[in-house]
Amino acid sequence: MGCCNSKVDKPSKKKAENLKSLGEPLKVAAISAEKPKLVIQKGKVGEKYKIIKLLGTEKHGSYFQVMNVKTNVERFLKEYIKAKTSKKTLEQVLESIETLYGIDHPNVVKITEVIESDESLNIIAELCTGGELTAKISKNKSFSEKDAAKTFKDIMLAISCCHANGIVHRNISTKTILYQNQESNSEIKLVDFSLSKKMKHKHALKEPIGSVQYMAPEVFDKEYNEKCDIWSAGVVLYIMLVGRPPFGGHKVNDIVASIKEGKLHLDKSHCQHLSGEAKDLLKKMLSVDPEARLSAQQVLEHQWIKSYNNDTISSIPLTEEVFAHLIRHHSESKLSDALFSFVATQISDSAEDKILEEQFKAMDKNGDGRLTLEEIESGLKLLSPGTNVDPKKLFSEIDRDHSGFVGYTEFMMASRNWKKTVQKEELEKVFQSLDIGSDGQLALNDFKNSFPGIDSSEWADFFKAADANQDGLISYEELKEYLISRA
Ligand SMILES: [Ca+2]
Ligand SMILES: [Ca+2]
Ligand SMILES: [Ca+2]
Repeated sequence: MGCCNSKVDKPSKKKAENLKSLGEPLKVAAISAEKPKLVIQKGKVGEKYKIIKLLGTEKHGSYFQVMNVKTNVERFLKEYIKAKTSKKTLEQVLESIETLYGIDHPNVVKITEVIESDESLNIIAELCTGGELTAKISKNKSFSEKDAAKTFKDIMLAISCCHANGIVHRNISTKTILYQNQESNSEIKLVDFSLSKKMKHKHALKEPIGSVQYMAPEVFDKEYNEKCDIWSAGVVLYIMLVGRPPFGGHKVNDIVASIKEGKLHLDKSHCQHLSGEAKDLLKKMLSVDPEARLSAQQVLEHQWIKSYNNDTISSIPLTEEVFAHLIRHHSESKLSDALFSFVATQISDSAEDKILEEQFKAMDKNGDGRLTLEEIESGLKLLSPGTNVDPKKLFSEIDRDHSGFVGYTEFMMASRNWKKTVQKEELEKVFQSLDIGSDGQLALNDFKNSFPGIDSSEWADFFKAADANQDGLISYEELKEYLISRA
């Protein structure tokens, strides 16, 4: 597969009209700073991704570590073979993907593409290589309270963001929390939304599902709400701190009885090392009465979490620089947003991302995964006290989809150091992945294929600005110049 041919400088015979003859190319997901919509691309996944490693096999199909053949970006791929999957299951899978699309948080795994062929449905997501929380616990036996509190806060931030969006995960366990990479300070990601559900009203959920050991008592009674996730997270916290589950038993029935009874035995010897604050939080998360159980935001405000996570905005490095970008950035059009979003999916700087992510979390005072005008305003006051930037104007520019909140992606898009990003060598890969037929020039249809839904007047403006030699095609140098001038 021709992934790395460097035809970038060769003259091109391509004309915008002749593209149709190249057949139906795979579409790149149209990612923009606006609220993402689920775009199912039609095509063969093997034309776009090659398999690096088989990670596992289930009854519906396998899951793999894969690599984009044009950009070399590695991803996670889960396949559902249609011959092995019922129509109902496929519908549920699509529903859960739709649900996950609505969540935009650094600790929630991101689906990047969905590709469907006659034979299979393929979900492509960001790749986590650090393994499950389960593996980390069995390796270390248990966590110190200090280490647990950092990881657990991120778990709760992910859950809090789901709940703020009306989404119940329903399968929180040490198996659905993954480390992004092998580094000791790796981020965690909440994954596997296959059982997740959008809540329409209180006590709306009826199906008794999940992993038994983590299931809340009311789930067995088939009437419950988002508080079931708090219970499961309480079980996760208990396992992290104690090294074994709180409610055990030899048979499933024994475990269920033990959960319904809800006795924690925090005075027993295996819990002796726990601080009073840790015990208090466990009790309040594992309260049999869901009404008395803490909410995700209340957990985040609990003294145990706070005492080990005392980061304030000012304790995070480089924040002023981030704010400077935030203030300077002004995207002029939907097309420009889409182009820069696409660049962001292909060129990432993990060190920069981490700083921006910490900045976002520090500004997100109530931990619901989105920034209000007040949260942006107080961050601005703290870091740029003398600034004459109007926070309302700044806010409305960053809030691209006019939702009244600045989401994580919106924040990242606005605060990234674009000048640095677009001058990186990887920009060539961005160009190649847009270049259908790999002839070294981008015609209007190359762009339209990757960025659907842009008005023709915007395309005309773009070509006027970017096509320096006016030959109707955009070369690599022209694209680069255009992006630099607008970064
Ligand atoms: Ca917030
Ligand atoms: Ca928004
Ligand atoms: Ca040109």
